[in-house]
Amino acid sequence: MDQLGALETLLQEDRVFRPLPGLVMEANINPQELASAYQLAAHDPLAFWENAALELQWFRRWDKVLDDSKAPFYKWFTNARCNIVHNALDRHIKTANKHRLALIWEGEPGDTRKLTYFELYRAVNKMAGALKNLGVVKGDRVVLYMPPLPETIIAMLACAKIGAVHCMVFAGFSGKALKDRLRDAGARCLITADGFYRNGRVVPLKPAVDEILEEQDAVDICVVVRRAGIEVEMHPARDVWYEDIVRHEKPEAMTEVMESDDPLFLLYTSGTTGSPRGIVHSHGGYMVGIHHTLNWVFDIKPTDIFWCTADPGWITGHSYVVYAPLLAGTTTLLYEGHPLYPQADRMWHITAKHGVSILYTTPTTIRMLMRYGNLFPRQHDLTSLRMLGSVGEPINPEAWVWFYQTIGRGECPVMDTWWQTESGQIMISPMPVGLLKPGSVSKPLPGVEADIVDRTGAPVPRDKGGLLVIKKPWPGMMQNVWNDPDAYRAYFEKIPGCYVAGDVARRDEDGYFWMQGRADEVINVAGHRLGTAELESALVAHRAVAEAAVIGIPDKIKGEVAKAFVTLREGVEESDELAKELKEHMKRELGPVAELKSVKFRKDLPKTKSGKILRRLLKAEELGTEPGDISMLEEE
Ligand code: 6R9
Repeated sequence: MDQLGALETLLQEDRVFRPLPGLVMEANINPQELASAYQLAAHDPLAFWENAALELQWFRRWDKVLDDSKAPFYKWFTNARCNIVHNALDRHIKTANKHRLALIWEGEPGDTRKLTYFELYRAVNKMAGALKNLGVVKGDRVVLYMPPLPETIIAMLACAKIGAVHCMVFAGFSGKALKDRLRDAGARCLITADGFYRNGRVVPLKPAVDEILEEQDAVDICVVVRRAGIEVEMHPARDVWYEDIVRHEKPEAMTEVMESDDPLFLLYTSGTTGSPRGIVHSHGGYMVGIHHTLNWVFDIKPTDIFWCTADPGWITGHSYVVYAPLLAGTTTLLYEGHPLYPQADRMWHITAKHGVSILYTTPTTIRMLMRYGNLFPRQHDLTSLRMLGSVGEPINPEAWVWFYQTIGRGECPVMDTWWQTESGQIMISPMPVGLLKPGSVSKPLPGVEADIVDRTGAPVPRDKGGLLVIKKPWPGMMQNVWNDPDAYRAYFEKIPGCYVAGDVARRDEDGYFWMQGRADEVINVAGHRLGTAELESALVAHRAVAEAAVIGIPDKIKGEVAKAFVTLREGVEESDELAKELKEHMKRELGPVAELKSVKFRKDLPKTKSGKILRRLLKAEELGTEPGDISMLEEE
């Protein structure tokens, strides 16, 4: 946010939805418990988080819940020993969870694999043994360049089990992005696949790996999972097939005893701005943060089939596809392919087929599916669903209501969860027993102290937007930025004593938070400071519009003017009349400050590979400037 002063609020969304009584009665955390949790957390947050930690098993208890003597390098659960895999797998084998399904995997062509906790445990142990045999030791970084396969999860857990640090690189990234991350992580071992299925095609992976491995000599082990069955070259001194290395391994392996703050993984941020940073998360604090939030926010039960549609290569995948559902002893679902393959009902087909009870996805996906209308969802039995979730971007109220009504039958609450790679865990979100306002992320969870302030750190008035900050440490928080402690420190230096998230938000009269977009994308029209989210929400509320991105363009008189890029719903034709109508619609909805200088129709909007709109790229295109790092751009 480069200008002082608060953002203006244009959008008034007054719809409110209440949870159904049945859901409230059965909720893990009922309204009374929630009220006392808020009280305890406000008064003694460390006691609150300590309670959350006590729900998991530790090899040694902590001396202190939080050591803040070297702030902002906070250490959670000091001197405690644990391993996230002990809690995610080992302990379940001794309980009734042993033969429960841990993972349902569906490949894009329709092939399915199901693994019980016992089967997953054995597969992870074999891979852990195999990695050790290859010389991987505690503290080594292992880069995973993997599509969404069962072996991806197996490899992540196997690394964690032996104390190695996994570093996932999304399989849709180019070889160049992989190369930069391999170098930054200082990895010796790479795990990849021959290829995978996406949008009806086989996407080869191994050839890209070969190319970059030739140019370096740090990586001397490359494990290849056979998925696509395509012919690949195997470098005899370096490459091994996954199936060959695990075949003769024992299905039992030692779980390494880790310090609470030992690194579990590095993950390079999806960041829509700047260059990627390796965010470091630890075993102890991270495990507590994600276990607690899955339980509270998604009301998770062992009988749930939990489908978070994120790729395991993103933080959402790490936290809520892989680790948290397994910590909870529930069933997680992983789908390999494209949501529109072979047609726009794939997600509804999977939901009905496997009886998905909780569906957690992104606004981009919801808007994309909405574009195809209600016919597809109506062709499937979606009654197994009991909760819905959204993450990754502000969800506009229209998409929220469609998701709630058409997919959730008006019965499944939508948890719009705000969090980041850096936060590790959900931070601001509704709870199943609370009131829902479409488009609002509701309130900070108990134990999370969030505020909205101006650039000096002073609180902004209600209903004005400002910078979102977190005022107290939380257990799932990143521990560092790999090789770059200054970059870590920078998050805490903009406003003394606060973690600055880089987003702008406002709070309404009821204390509900409304995310307004990234701080560096705020538009300033004649002194009116506007977040991108409200302008885009208003556009998407028009029946012709599927998606919208708004950017600010320099203007001699007004400082900046707003320009909109719009994709249309199926069957709608672009025309000058429609562009005019959209401009009128904006003025009607939001008032004269929301005047659009121009509207440009596009077939697609540029997005990151995790589905976030890349406004920076639109702006660069418009102004003819350099777009900066575009390795995260989705090309489909
Ligand atoms: C989990 C994840 C983080 C950024 C974040 C914000 C945006 C995420 C949101 C949301 C509005 C939500 N974001 N959830 N904006 N409402 N519910 O997405 O992590 O990839 O690191 O992105 O995503 O801008 O700062 P990450």
